[in-house]
Amino acid sequence: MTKFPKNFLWGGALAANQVEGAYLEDGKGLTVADVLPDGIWGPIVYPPQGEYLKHNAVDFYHRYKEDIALLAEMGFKCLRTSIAWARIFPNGDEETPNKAGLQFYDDFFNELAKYNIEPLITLSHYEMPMHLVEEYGGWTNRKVIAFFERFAQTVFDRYKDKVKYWLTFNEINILLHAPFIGGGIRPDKVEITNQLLYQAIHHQFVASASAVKICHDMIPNAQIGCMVAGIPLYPLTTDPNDVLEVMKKDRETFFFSDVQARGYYPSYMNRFFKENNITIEMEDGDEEILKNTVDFISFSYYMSGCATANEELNLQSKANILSTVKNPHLPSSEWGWQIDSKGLRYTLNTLYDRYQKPLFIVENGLGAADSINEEGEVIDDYRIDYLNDHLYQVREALEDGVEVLGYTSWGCIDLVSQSTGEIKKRYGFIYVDRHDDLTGTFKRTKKKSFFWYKNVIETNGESL
Ligand code: BGP
Repeated sequence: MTKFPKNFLWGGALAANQVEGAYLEDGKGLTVADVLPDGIWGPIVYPPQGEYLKHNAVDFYHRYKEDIALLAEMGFKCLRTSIAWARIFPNGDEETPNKAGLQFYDDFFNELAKYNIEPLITLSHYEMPMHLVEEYGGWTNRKVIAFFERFAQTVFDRYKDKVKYWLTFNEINILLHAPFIGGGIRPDKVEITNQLLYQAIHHQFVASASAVKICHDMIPNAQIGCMVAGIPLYPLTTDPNDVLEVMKKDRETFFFSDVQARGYYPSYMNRFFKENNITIEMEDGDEEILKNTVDFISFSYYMSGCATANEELNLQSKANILSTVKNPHLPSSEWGWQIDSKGLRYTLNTLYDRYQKPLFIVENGLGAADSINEEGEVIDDYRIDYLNDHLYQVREALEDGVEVLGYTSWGCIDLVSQSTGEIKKRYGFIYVDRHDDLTGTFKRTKKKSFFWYKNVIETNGESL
């Protein structure tokens, strides 16, 4: 069986808004992530009333040195996280960056460099400054493109000697389903229409392609990728209508990777736009900018789902990020996410066949309610099983001929969940003593999976 490549980037993934805390420290402005006490499906409470879990999160802002030392002990080659836009430009539209914010990430990258851990940096991981939401209507406003370009240019320039791998927007396809966290669009203030969403998406496409160009111009040896939430869909039955439903729903995701990897709008969108009365306003030069395609494609992978043309079943299935129908052949996590390791091999093959560009798995993992036993240990065998099965399928995909740059498992240190706003949904190899009632000492404890993953990395995947 094919081995993992020698330079495979083994590691883990975090996002500033889910780990850093210090939400108003050193000049940081409020972001969309700071005003969702109950996660992305809950109400927007702005300005915040009291303290939310994310405001201090797992205090990574003050404890990153201790955390990086633990990740290094596991043998991490790569750490994915994001730069909080509002630490650099607290309001998003000012001309001068916040020095303290820039300094924080300098120190952070220096710490990673001590251990030869390669940073993989997301420019925008659900962290739009709230000022851009309130003043401009988020990504519905074309002006935001220029603010994002300034942010991108600032951080590329500052960290060009420290960061080689970049991503533009986290799970860019989520804007369609969760417009506030994905696009800074307030569903409690404006009527959400397809016209509005697709125009906002167009602005993100232009901003993303522009960031790709700026990155290539400023950092010649850099690689910059797009990022989509990858949920493969299977037809619920052999009814051709179900198969066509898969095609339709798949395109809600492929649209995003197609534009960013191929550099133009796919022809199947013409019919969709026509039938839904959508007209995308493009300015001169937009089509030219979109031609700046990404160097690699990255994605998150947690689960698969089924699609059906049966309206009744569709109405019943409101689970998961994208509402998909349950697959009778698969088990589910405690949070109802269907576990399907083979779906990862399938996704890797599908994306590679479609684009022939290198792939990067930048999120994968099992959210579970871990607990510490009387001996002070966390015995998370269920997580080991989940990750082992998924990594085994990555190896199968390598054998299939797919080019994979690396694997960063999600939430390598426990963090605050995006969908629920809770911390009891844990993903980490490192347990953090922090609880939903805002208590806890922030103490870090190595889980059983910590030692398992250390061994996987040490043997470059031979132990799987
Ligand atoms: C992805 C997001 C992450 C992360 C993950 C797990 O959609 O990119 O930010 O949160 O999902 O989801 P959750 O936190 O809801 O368990």
